[in-house]
Amino acid sequence: MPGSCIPKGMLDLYTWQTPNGTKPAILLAELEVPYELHLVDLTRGEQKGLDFLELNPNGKIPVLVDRDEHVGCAVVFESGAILQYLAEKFGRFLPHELGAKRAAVLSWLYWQATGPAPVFGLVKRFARATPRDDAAFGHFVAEAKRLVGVFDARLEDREFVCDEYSIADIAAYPWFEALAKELPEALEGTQNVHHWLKRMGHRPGVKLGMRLEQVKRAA
Ligand SMILES: N[C@@H](CCC(=O)N[C@@H](CS)C(=O)NCC(=O)O)C(=O)O
Repeated sequence: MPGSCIPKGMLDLYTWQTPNGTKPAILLAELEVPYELHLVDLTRGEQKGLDFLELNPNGKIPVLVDRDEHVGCAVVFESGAILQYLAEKFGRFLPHELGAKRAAVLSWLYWQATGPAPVFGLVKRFARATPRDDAAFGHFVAEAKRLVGVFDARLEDREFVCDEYSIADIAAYPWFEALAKELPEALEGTQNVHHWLKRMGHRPGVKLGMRLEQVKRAA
């Protein structure tokens, strides 16, 4: 690709196996929408190549290109923007009407993108850094625990983040799942988060998306 932009009635997802990278794959699996998967190998720095920078000048995955004849070629970067774009395009997992329900989903979507995503990412980075910077690590662990507490309180008496399963759940899942593996003690005593993680992890679409796989269709 990436320069050429020929509408072909198809979605292209440029991504890699990371928490931000799996979010759109989960949503596409939940929607049962086919797409072309393009792996951008972060270990080889492909996200900083000139071709890729044409799609996302910020040099990060994921990126979605919608080559639908009706929209021309829409290039969407930032995982939150991709989730919102797909939810709006297919009319699912985001309340359509302006009002309290839509506002809640978008609030929790952007909370995830600006809180848990960067903070949990930095917990992982500082946990693995050598030499270890204890002050920085301690700071991000404390902030991660605070965010987990906020999420746990939100999930009290709720099956999902908002009234119904939505892109707010999809955005949060890969990061909370990653934190649960990297630093399980950060989730200690947060039963609501544990139950939500289990519920999410059982969903077929979530399972497929986490492996960057698509729904298989009968031939
Ligand atoms: N805010 C962006 C963050 C994207 C991001 O950090 N992507 C990471 C993978 S999870 C990446 O591409 N890292 C490679 C790099 O920074 O060079 C989003 O939500 O899409």
